[in-house]
Amino acid sequence: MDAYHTALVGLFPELARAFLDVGVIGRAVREERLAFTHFNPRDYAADARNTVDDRPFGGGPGMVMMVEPLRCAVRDARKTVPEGAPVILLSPQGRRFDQRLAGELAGLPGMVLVAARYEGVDERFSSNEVDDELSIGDYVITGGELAAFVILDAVARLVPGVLGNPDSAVAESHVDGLLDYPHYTRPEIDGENRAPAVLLSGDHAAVAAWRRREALGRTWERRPGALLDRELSAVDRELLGSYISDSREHDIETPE
Ligand code: 9D3
Repeated sequence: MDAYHTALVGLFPELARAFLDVGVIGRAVREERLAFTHFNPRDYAADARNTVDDRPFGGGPGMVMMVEPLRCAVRDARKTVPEGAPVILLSPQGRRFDQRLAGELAGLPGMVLVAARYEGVDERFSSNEVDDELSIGDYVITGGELAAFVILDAVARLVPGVLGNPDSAVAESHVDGLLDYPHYTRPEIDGENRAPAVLLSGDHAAVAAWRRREALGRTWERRPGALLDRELSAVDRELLGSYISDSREHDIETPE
């Protein structure tokens, strides 16, 4: 299998190291399931001072990343990724990244991620050199690198072979639109608190039903609205109904 190849264009190559060396991602890089290259716009600056940013036309605060160093870095980055890999700019103005997009990107042979600093990039770069603009959510961070790692992380774990256990990519929260059920491990009793008896019963059907009920119930509690969009089976409606009446009995705050 050819590796899924990500090229990152950004000013801080050293940031990627910690992320690429450890855990699931680190192993996949060592096993050559993931490939990674880095291109620094500063290496493509046209002047002796290696300038990559300048003051905004029209005035205002901050600096803007210049077109030319970014364009040259992206051009070289493209040469290292397979044909069909999109150029994606991380930007607060981008479409919101989600699990569905992670799946779509994992289906491609690779991607070029462009991380900006300062106030952003010259609009002629985003208009002409970029296929898509993505945001990771409605909060402000200081640059695109962390957003690039978030996207790379979510995409990489969906690349075949990256997770040891192929089941784990499927049986998880957000894939079927439900939040995860609660998890327990030893000890059975922690101070006042017992792990739910059903999980120690050895009754696999009862365990599965309990987990489904908890996943439905927690989604109903914590993501009001997420369940409105979906058609629940008769069994799911029954499980959720039982969760809701239990939580009302126990006088827990419940959504409308
Ligand atoms: C006041 C204007 N700000 C835009 C919201 C300026 C600004 C803040 C932060 C410009 C760039 C940045 C750096 N952020 C990113 O590059 C970024 C980001 C983010 O801040 N939040 C969520 N997703 C992303 S993707 C890239």
